[in-house]
Amino acid sequence: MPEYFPKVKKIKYEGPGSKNPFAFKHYNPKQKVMGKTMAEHLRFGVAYWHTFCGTGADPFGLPTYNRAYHHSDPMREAEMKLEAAFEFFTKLGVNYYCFHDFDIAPEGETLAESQKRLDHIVKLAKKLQNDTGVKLLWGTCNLFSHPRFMGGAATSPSPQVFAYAGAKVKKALEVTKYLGGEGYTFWGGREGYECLWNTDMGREFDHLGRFLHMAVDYKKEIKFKGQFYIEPKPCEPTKHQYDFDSASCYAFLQHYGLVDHLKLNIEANHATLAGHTLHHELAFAAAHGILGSVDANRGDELLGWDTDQFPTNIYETTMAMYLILKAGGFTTGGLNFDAKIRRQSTDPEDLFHAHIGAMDAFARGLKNAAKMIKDKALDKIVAQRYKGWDSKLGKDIEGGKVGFKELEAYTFEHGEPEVQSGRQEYIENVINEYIA
Ligand code: XUL
Ligand code: CO
Repeated sequence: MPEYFPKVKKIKYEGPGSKNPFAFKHYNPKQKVMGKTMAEHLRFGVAYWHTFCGTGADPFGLPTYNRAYHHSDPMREAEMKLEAAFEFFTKLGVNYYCFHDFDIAPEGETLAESQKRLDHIVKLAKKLQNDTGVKLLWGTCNLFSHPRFMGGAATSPSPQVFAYAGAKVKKALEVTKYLGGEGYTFWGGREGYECLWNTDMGREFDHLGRFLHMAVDYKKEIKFKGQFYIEPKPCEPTKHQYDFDSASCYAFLQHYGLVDHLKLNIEANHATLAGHTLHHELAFAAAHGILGSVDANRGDELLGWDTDQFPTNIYETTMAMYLILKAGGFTTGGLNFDAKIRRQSTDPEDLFHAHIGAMDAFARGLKNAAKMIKDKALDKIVAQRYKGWDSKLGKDIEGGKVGFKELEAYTFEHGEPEVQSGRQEYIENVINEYIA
């Protein structure tokens, strides 16, 4: 097999003092933190679509990257790309990857031809997985690039498009199962609208609910044991997407009786597009028992779109890891770098710098968060803030023992509530002491 990244050797942990750009300064896969290794906690994944299919093209400009696996025959390119991908995973030392069906194999003229191509590449992927020990974190299906999906897939006005989408997801589920995938993600792509005047919103929601039930049924039928995720995103490519944020996904899952079958795959840049933070989205998911996996990236504070940059902000990785650890850590999910290098980062080695930096940023977040938990840095402050709920009044309200009449009688007797400070600035100072 040719070497596609000849300038890079296996990336090792060299510790914080290292000046080697191709070494980890913080991510030490075997180092134990709160009883588990860093690798077990962080479960890093590489996103095939950005890292191996990204070209550097943007809406204004042509591709800028040259890669050793580019080839005039699309199937030969797919084979070489896969070999390059596994060389990359192994050199980087990540245990997982994620892909859409036609990231790894080019779509053919017909569904049958596409499936044949996919089968060929997936066999090769299985061999490379076995040779390297790299696993599939989750599989997914591209229901947004082809022109047939311009009006959505499950929410398309055409039942023929719905059928095509069902056929694609069926195959993607089979392939994910064949590769031992630990999960499967549904990202809406174009499940939303551009113009409300031509959209029957209620009907589109019902169709999306029906589609996901079909997926749940087929999952049972083929005995695929992986976890299903739905990935919220408020807009882009459509003006409004139905899986807007964690809260709207939760309402949707509940309404259609799907809440026991899907958890959330939360993406940092989608959170900010929705006017939230990653912290908010994780907190909502954790509070409702649907925190599944994370697409780790970041937006640009000054740009309003999904720039999908690699995460570098230690404050954010600390907050994220704090919530993830508090929620019990990842089980089937992980940190998938749904992120792309910039258009001018044209060298193949830039892919290594991007992932090394992001892995170190999350390793630092993990260590900081574990220290906060060990020191119980916030526990007392939060417990103090809610201590009233341990009183008789609090317990009676939470236990459903009192109603408005009792609350009125209590208030007549006790008058104005006690005032207590939220101590936000103090808490922010405490947290800053942990950002290392
Ligand atoms: C798009 C996005 C997708 C999903 C998988 O913004 O995040 O790549 O993660 O379809
Ligand atoms: Co994503």
